[in-house]
Amino acid sequence: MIRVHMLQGIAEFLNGTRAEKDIELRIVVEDENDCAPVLTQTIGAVYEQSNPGMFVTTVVATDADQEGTLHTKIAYSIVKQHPEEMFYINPQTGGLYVMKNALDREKHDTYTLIVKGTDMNGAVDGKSGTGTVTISILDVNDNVPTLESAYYECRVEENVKNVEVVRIQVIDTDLNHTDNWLAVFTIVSGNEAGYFSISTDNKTNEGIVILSKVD
Ligand SMILES: [Ca+2]
Ligand SMILES: [Ca+2]
Ligand SMILES: [Ca+2]
Ligand SMILES: [Ca+2]
Repeated sequence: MIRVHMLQGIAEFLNGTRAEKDIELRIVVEDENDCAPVLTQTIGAVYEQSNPGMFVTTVVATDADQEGTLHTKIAYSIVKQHPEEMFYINPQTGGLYVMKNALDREKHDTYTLIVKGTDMNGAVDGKSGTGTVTISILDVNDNVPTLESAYYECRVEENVKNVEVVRIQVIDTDLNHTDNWLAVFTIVSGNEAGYFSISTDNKTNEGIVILSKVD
């Protein structure tokens, strides 16, 4: 903290009249490193499967001591990563980056880091503050849809049109209710006569087979 004291010097004669103009004395107390860095809450987001070196977010610390001195020169480090080590920090800038190409949203969709800022450029006698970084892992379409069952058998009544014949459940572990998750069904063969149509129930990701035409 920088302290500035304003003093007024008054020179008076014994009878109380001013001998000189008042003198303004400005005394600056030399900065002492008595303030620890304060880290703000940080949030970030990055896509799963991102390459090492991909920028995520920047950690920012403030320090109330004198600017431009070692008392406010912060060095950043990561204290803890949960659930696993996936990121590194640039000690000088506070920039957080992906460490290895192993982020998988289907495994862990959030990481919580404890980061530390130490003044005196990280020296052992520096003062430290810690903060939390929350990183969301964004979805990439890296899972193929699979059918719950490989074989369905169903019967339809003759001459009844526009009835639901069967629902085919699809499993896709990408982010639910996004395009990465929703399946598009097509009938590959067996429908040469065009009796059946298929559409997707976008709430359940089921393919609905409909008998849409009768002879
Ligand atoms: Ca400081
Ligand atoms: Ca994945
Ligand atoms: Ca998918
Ligand atoms: Ca995914």
